[in-house]
Amino acid sequence: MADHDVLVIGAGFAGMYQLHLLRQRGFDVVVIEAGDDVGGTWFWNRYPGARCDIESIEYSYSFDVDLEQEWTWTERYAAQPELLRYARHVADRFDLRRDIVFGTRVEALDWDEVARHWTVSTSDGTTRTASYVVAATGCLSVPSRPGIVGLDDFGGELYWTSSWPDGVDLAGKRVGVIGTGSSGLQTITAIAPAVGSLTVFQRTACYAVPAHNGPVADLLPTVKADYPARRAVSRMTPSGYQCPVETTSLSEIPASETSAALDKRWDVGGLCFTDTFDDVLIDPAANERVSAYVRERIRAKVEDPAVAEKLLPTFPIATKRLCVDTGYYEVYNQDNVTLVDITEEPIERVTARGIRAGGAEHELDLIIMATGFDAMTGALDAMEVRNADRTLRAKWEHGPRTYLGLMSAGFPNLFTICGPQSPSVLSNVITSLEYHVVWITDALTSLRDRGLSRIEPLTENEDNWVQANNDLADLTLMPQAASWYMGANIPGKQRVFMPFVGGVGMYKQIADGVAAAGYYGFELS
Ligand code: N01
Repeated sequence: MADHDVLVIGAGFAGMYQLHLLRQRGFDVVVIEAGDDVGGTWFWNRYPGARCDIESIEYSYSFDVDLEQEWTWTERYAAQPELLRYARHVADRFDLRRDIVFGTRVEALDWDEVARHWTVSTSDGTTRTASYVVAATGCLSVPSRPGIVGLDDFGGELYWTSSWPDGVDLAGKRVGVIGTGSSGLQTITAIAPAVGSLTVFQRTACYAVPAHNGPVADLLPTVKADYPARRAVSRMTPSGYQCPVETTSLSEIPASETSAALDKRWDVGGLCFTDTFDDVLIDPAANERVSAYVRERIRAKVEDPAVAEKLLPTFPIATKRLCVDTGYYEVYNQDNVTLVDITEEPIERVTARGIRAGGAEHELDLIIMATGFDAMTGALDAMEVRNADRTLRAKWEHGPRTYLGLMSAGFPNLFTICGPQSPSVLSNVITSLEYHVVWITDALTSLRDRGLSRIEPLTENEDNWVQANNDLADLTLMPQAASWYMGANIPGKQRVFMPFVGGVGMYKQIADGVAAAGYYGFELS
């Protein structure tokens, strides 16, 4: 008899809901969380300007009608403090904390085939057994720590956006930021008014579209009046959220009307800018039309043409995660801001006094690392996941292999929420994680009801799913960019497109069908 029916790893948005739903179904559950509180991403990423790029009316739980009605978002795009308050509110509201062990990291999972349970070893030196394990470990939770020479020699302050401490004083300081993805952009935009000087070290220019953030109060009554229907529609969309503009093919819009179509979407802002063209990730000509439009917008915002040129991205738009900005490009019009293109002036090393790049030393009081994450597989790779002499890390050496992004053959009774080869990071992750939580809970309930205790995908079905994922990705432009979707930001990591590109609605239809067919492609015993 195992200590617990289910052990959940992580108390972010996925782990919290998983605990709640399993408890409701009468399972005994424990959650192990590395942080000191709930919230996951929104617990750790407290850097200045941290904000969600999905609108708050969509990026919120749908599982509880009262919660949905009673919680009041203040902004169209919620900032990190509000999201963390929301996570804490949910933990209190559903009395979740009593089953969460905080400040403890899962280090190893060992499958016992005879006992049919996992033995879970944690950083506090204890072990627990559980019949099932659910890894709610997040897709972007393990920071990438690039081996830039001399980081340890720096005499000033050094911070990572992914583990930002409280109480950092930036006022008047000479600050350097490495990295210009979503985290870097938000940090740069937020701190530029306060710092003495700001030097941005850019390796790849990104595409950023305006958020048009603002109060959301006017919208809330209409949304709340219709929430269940709205959520049902969102669950069938490709991205797991809706846009206030119709989706169309850019290639079908007459040439004389394309500028107006792009302007309209620019005025809406956010990820809908590209999401509402269904050919932008398939048709190179359509993609280039949209990419060129954003490049023109960047040129118009940045006063110094030489700086603007460095800020122009060259890869096909949306093949790396689009950034959503609140005045990013305008920062470069400030006299105290310098852009260093490290493809022209490579970082040689960090010194005691700053960063030496292209032969010049940039003297700094403080360095901010916004260099991203070992995405999608990083958190699973960080644990020893063993079944006899096999490890998950070794199995995934040439890229993750899963069935539906939910399980991996050879590792029974271990589920991943928003795992590789599921829509996860290409979607509103709340929509996707809620779907997985329900799917997993239904599967465990079905096993229990039938007196069964083991579930594992069949290798053939897993192989087919991996192949389908790769084939679908190859139909798009997505694999063309050196993105974290491809694992390209981690030296030595296998380059393979990791998320499922078919969209949330299509994924739901497939995974619903698998369950309805008695868990087709899984072996149950
Ligand atoms: O990470 P990133 P992020 N030397 O990987 C650069 C979500 N998110 O934390 O592009 C110099 O995008 C790297 O350069 P390159 C969102 O899904 C959401 O910003 O690899 N530079 C890149 O510029 C997002 O996509 C929100 O050439 C180095 C940057 O560092 C995801 O998290 C907010 C380097 C890393 O960008 C990740 O975003 C924040 C090196 N050695 C995050 N190594 C919102 O909701 C890397 N870089 C808005």
